[in-house]
Amino acid sequence: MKNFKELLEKAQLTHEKNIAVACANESHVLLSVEKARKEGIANSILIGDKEAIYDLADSLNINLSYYKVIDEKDSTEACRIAVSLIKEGKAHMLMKGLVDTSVILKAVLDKKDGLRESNKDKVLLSHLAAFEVEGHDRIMFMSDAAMNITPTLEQKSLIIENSVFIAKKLGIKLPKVAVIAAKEKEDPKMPVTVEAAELQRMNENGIIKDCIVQGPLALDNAVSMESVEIKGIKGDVAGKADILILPDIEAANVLYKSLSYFAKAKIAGIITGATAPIILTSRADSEETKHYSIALAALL
Ligand code: COD
Repeated sequence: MKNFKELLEKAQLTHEKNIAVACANESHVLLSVEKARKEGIANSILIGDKEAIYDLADSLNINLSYYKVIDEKDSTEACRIAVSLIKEGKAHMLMKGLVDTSVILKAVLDKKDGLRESNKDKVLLSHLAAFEVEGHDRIMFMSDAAMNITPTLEQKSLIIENSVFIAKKLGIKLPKVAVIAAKEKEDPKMPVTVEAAELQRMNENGIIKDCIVQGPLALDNAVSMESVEIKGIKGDVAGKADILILPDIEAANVLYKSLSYFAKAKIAGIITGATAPIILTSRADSEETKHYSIALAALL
């Protein structure tokens, strides 16, 4: 998939889905779900403070007669209700509104009532951002900017698996995965480089499948052929990465926000690995980012 225009067009061709929006009284959230409704991508069930949702919709000229609104002022309970709608099959995607990321994720992770897959040995939920940035001819991905705080080696391998699964669903046959560090050489003084090299070996030994992993790579070596040629770096991923795996939530979150604020990238963010796609963007993310995230989730 070359760009988000194509992603939106494809999302419009899918059967209409329902989104359960937890704590929906946020303007970018309401505007994005209204856009998705008008485009035939998805309908939404809004959960949260009903009076606040109606007041906000009124100020945004959104007619709520097309929506089911469930009144729940407590944000933890609103998240629980939104998750239960998915479990009952009344909604197909969960969306975060005006609520702390950790609050909605705790509802998702609840052992009994959450959205964890129960039929797999090892399941890790992780955040994946898709982005389109000027100068690159295709959609790229990065992980994990929002869920796993300091992933272990095993968790990183599962983050790669989750990211590869989505990239393949979006048409990349053999995704190229760059494990990002501060430099491209393994250095015992820099543990992130050692772990990145180990992930590459796990891929070479068939433990991480369906993709090509290379690491460590500095960000420029992952995305720029010019930088690769100057430094004489070899490998199938260098300069051509589809997926960037960042060392931890801090590095990934800084890259996500740099892409958004400095590079003006188009971005979509979801949580993968659960029984349903979860549209998880930052509260400060634009209406556009939320709209693209809905389209990505609907496609999945
Ligand atoms: N995938 C699957 N299971 C998980 C995951 C995961 N990513 N994380 C935790 N679990 C399971 C654990 O195995 C355990 O069974 C249970 O959930 C609770 O685990 P804890 O005690 O580690 O989890 P919590 O509830 O304290 O924290 C989980 C969060 C996801 C809430 C936490 O990791 C978190 O706050 N992440 C960062 C969210 C955030 O603030 N992002 C801000 C940037 S936008």
